[in-house]
Amino acid sequence: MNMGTGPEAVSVIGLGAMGSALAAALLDRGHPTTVWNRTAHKARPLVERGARAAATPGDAIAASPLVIACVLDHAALHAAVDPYAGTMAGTALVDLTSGSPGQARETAAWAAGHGIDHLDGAIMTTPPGVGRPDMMFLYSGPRAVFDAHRPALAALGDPRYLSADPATASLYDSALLGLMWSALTGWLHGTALVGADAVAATEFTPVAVDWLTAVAGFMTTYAPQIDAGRYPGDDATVDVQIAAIGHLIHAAEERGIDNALPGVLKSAMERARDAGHGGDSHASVIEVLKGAK
Ligand code: FVH
Repeated sequence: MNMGTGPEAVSVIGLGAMGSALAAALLDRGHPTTVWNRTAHKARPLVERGARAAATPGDAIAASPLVIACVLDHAALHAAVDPYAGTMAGTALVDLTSGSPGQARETAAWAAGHGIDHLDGAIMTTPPGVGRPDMMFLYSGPRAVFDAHRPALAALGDPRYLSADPATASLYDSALLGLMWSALTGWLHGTALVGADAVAATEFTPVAVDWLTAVAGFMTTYAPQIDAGRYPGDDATVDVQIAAIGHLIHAAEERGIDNALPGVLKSAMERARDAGHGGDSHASVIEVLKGAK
């Protein structure tokens, strides 16, 4: 824990694109920063900015009360830190390596077994966004560990604490990436569609971005319906959406645009209709998704 004598000392393990951005953000905020990377030369630009290069992960761990790890995957994390587990009691290990909820629980159990204060985290940006106060970093694990190191975590972005269950950050990460891929692919499909009629992506996109604000409003309206399990079709019904997506599919077909994505969406809506939700709101499609095998 930082005793209030200035920015907390932090060690960063893993200096790929993301780990290097994390270390740079910490240096920018005045945190004494120690770095380690398997391939040592990647530390050089950070050392030029004031970081101290550690010769081994053990040296990096010994240098700071807070260790942030961001390596390729779960196996790489354990390859780096396992040999030093016996020295890590009382160290806070914040794992920003992407992984599954099960892997987060496994690392939490491993950490607990060695007296390590563990948080799992998910980075909701790319390296250029690190350090911006509007970029979300999601955390789960013991609240006290998050609170103790919050000021240092705030150097990386907007720190959001989710839950005591270590798996939650990674579960949200997967859910939010699914949302991102659906939204981006929907935008690309729309861009291809209007592009077939000579509308530039740069002309269409500002309109698409404004539309996403409206879509966010629909999500906010539908969330309580989902929690209540009741989907009043008082705005637009599934039947209406099925008719509307038919127009999209027809317009795309006419222009030779791939229709796999709207086909999947239409199929889910039709299954909701067939299950009796034709007169309900679009939120009722979740009943089909929940039951998907
Ligand atoms: N880049 C991004 O935009 C995303 C944003 C969301 C979160 N991800 C996750 O962050 C982890 C690291 O991603 P990255 O982009 O930094 O990836 P690389 O640039 O490929 O760097 C990989 C680092 O991992 C080290 N490493 C690999 N294997 C081992 C190992 N067995 N032992 C120790 N370190 C290992 C690698 O070292 P080196 O190859 O330079 O020696 C790099 O430091 C990842 O989970 C993303 O999903 C980023």
